[in-house]
Amino acid sequence: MIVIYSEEHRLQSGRSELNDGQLVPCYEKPERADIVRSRLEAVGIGPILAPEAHGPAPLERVHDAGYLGFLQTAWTEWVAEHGDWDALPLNWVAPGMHRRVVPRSIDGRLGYYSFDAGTPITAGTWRAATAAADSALTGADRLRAGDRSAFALCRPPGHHAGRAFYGGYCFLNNAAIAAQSLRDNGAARVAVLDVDYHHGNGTQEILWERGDVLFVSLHADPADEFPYFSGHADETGAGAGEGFNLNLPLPWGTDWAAYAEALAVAAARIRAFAPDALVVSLGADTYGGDPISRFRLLSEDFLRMGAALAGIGLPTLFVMEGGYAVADLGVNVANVLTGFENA
Ligand code: Q9C
Ligand code: ZN
Repeated sequence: MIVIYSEEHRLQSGRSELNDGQLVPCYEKPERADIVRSRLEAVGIGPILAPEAHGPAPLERVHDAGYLGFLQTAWTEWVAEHGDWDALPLNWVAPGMHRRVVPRSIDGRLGYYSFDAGTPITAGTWRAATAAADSALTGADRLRAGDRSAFALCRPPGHHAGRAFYGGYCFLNNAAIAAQSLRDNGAARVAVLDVDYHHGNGTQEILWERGDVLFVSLHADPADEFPYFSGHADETGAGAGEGFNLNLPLPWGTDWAAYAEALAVAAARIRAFAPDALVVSLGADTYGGDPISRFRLLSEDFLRMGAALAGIGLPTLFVMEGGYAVADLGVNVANVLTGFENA
């Protein structure tokens, strides 16, 4: 399996995020991609290639033009206003307030285009995020060229980013951008399966009215877990997309036995949809050792997950999302990919 990886991921290296009432070192840090890359090298999963630049057009197919413009200049504007420190938003729109006018102030626009205070914009954020999107797009190209599978080692991750918002460590929705690229290049239907611990609220929002791209997500119940306002089972899509969004929320403490049952439901829905390709939003934060998550998967369970994903029987693009138990992240991600390949 070809791995697509860019050194540019290092350019996203935030100092701190707001978590449990404190500014703490960012969980989403460069060491994550480093350990995944070195484990994949150690197990010899396949060639590791740099992404090809795809330019702005595939990003504009998924994201709002005003939002993309904001992301490109936010850091420069922030530094001019506040000096050289990570840019974090401080307030958001609430019911009864108005979102009609895009604020002129950089602080106002940080809040306008975001949904949390855990996602710092830094000097290198735009370059890192575009390299991650290019990695996903290059992975999509591999499927089009006939590969059975590919792994885009994207960092920063993407599944919390919507058409016009960032958050949850995500800026550009790499999985949605890849799915759209597959559609734009001949696939009639594409499925996105999100196995990250957190609900992929950005992907759901982007695909909400789409009947041609199915979104299926297994995640911690938003009644208890971030992102809280998205991911309930009764969110099924709208318009042409009605019935093409399937959320499978699971309780804290979920182990492999319960997870595997939900994964079988997801697989059956995807098979019934009969897509031409599958994009897997691969978060390994379902691991029992994850510092910010509360599922209980073991490292060996990720082999089983890979085999179950192979059982869906589709050309599959894996796109890296979350996973914060850095010491074990390489093994867990490699296990999914080798489990897939050996199935
Ligand atoms: N106290 C991804 O896995 N913070 N994003 C949660 C918990 C945000 C996770 C706070 C977690 C975002 C891609
Ligand atoms: Zn996650």
